[in-house]
Amino acid sequence: FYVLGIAVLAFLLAGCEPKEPTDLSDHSLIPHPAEITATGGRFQLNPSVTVRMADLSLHRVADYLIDRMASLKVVESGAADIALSLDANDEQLGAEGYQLKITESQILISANHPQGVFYGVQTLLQMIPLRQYESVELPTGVIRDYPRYAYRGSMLDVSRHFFGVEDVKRYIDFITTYKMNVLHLHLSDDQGWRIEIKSKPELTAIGAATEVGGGDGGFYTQQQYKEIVKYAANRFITIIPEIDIPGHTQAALASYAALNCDGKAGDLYTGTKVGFSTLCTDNEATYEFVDAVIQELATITPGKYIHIGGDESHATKKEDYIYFINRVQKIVSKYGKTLIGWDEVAQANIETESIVQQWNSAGNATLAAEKGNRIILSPATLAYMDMKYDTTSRIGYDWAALIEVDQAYSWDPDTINAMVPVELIFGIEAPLWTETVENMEDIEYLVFPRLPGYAEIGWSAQSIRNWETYRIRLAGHAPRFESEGIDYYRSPLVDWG
Ligand code: TNX
Repeated sequence: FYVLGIAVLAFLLAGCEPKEPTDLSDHSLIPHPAEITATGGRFQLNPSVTVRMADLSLHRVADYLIDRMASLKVVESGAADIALSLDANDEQLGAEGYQLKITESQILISANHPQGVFYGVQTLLQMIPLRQYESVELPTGVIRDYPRYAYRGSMLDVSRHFFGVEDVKRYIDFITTYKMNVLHLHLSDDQGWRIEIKSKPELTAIGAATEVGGGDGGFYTQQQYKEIVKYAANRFITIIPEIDIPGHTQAALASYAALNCDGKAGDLYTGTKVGFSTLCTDNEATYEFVDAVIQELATITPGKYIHIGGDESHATKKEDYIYFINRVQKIVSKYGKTLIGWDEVAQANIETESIVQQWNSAGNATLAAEKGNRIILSPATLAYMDMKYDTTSRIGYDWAALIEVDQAYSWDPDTINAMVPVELIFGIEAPLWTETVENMEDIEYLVFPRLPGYAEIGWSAQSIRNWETYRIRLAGHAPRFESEGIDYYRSPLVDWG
């Protein structure tokens, strides 16, 4: 009776304090892995963790892990607590999948490619409680995991409000945790030109000087841009630079008179209207300009994509728009890059390899599919992180929809367009437009907690996704948001505890 009493007491006490899961499948992993097999044992991670990499090409991944786990030591050979290897021998894992095996004596992460090992590391880091890398106990078992879509991205608009290199790196850290592999930077718009182009110095001398609301603006030097590209590459993230043309170009029109049909430089713009500006599609100077910009951008961008915008060119006649995009397509190809454009570009004669980003028009996506173009899904009504959560949101827009955390999560990219074959769906991207977003706190408020959901849509099979279980896992990430100092929106739909 006495023993039973103590057992009951112990049970009650244990119930009072938060406990790490004892079963591998109980972890709040986001995105949810493809397969989890729990084996019921325990692995003790000791204070001086050792890691062994079986292949030199894994040094980037090992460096990242060392950086994250301060107490880590790399050993060349022999036994180690964490072993990273490229001998998965499992074709289904592809280039990005991995296997994470936790036994009672070791953690083994194996993949076909370093990127897969990196994602295995992300999963492991989500299992270790909050930066307490000392004396951690982990449940044993095996996770086999790989993504649903090849393209899993987010976009940051650095034109409407400018965000410096440190902010962009923090944004990269956000998407890294959730296994996204693309950061699309919206580098030009009416309110500001944000990338140094050495042969067109006025773009930044004049066009970068302001932003929405009249603040100081700013731009990245090519050196800073390269630093961002490198930081992203170390996390297996491709930077996709966007120069938005022929509309959304007031900053460029204010910088170079020759881009205007009347030959006069326009004024800088700090408002929030869209669709009023256009490069003059009849001027040869326009094509010389686009060529110079894309040439430099292609040189500093190792990724294969250049995004040319192409949206909302309401001030360009349709025939001029098509003529313009057709010429720009040739310029992008000439510099060895693949074109991406917002869905309107599907109206032009773009190449089959080009990629169309659906934000607004299913009709344009259908046109694209007929030409065989792959499609990135960013439907404004579901994926725009600049939309308010509800009517009380302190910032954000509502022109497309109010997007609560459950709506942001509960859609299937494959069924958005009945006319688009699923093989053409390249993936998804969640954009953050920044007309109402002025600083990092604002970014965090709109991005968290929707971003992890978009990452899961991109990574996890539809059959294993479900809001009711997701909302519990999402709540499990709140202590992580807090420890990273992320100012997230405490949606009433999630029981944050
Ligand atoms: C539409 S989406 C735009 C952007 C705005 C956004 C605001 C798209 C391709 N164009 O220029 O920033 O709405 O929600």
